[in-house]
Amino acid sequence: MHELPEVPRVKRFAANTVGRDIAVGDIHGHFTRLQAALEAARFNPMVDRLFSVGDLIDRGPECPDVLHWLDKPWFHPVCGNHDDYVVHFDTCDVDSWIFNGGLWFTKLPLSERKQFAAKFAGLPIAIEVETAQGLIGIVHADCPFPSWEQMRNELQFPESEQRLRQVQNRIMWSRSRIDLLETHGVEGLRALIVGHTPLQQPVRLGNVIHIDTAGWRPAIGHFTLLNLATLETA
Ligand SMILES: [Mn+2]
Repeated sequence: MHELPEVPRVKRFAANTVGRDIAVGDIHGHFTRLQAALEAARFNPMVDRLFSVGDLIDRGPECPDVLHWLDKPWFHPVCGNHDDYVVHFDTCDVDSWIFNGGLWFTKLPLSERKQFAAKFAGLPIAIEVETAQGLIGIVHADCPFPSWEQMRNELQFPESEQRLRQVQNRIMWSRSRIDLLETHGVEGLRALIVGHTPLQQPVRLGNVIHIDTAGWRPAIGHFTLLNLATLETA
C-alpha cells in the first residue's frame, strides 16, 4: 500500500461573484467533447468554474489528458467510483475495473500509475458550493442520508475506517434513489447534483438533479452543463 496524503473529504466553495458556476456529468476520458460543449456554452475560464460529478476516466480515448485537466484552476471534480479505482489501484478489484474500462491504466508504467493515484487522492468525496439562492451539494452517485449535514459528519468524523469506506462506497456507487424514483430529496441543500447513472435527459427527483446524459457515449449522448445559480442547462 502506497502512502496517501490526508485530504479534506468535503470541499466548500464560496459563491462565485464574478462568473458562472457550471456542473457537468460523467466525462469518462472524452475531454475533446467536453471542451466543445464548454465552448458552445461560452464557458469563460477567467471567471467561470466547472464542477464535475467525477468519473473522469475509463471508457473514452483521452484518459491520460485528465492530468492536464486536474491542473486547471477552474476545474473542480469530486471522486467517482472510477476515480476511486485509480486512488486504490494497488488494492482494488482490478478484474472488475478492467471490465469497466480500466485496461488503459494497467498498461501505464508503475511510476505513472503512482503519479495518477497521488493526483486522484486529492479529489474530495463531496463538494458544496454557495450560491445566492442557497447551498448546492455535489457527489458522484448519491447522498445516502436524509440530510446533507449527516453525510458531511459521517465523512469528516467517521466512527471507524470501515464505516467511512461503506459510506464513501454508497456515495460513489448507489443507484437506489434513481432506481426507486425516490422524491423525498436531501435536507439542508437547495439542490444536490449527481451523475453515475446515464440518462437521456437530466432527471430531477425532489431537490436531487441527475445530470449524467452520457456525453461520453459518442452519437447517442451529450454533455449536460447545469448552471448552479439558475439550475437550468447552460
Ligand atoms: Mn460512476
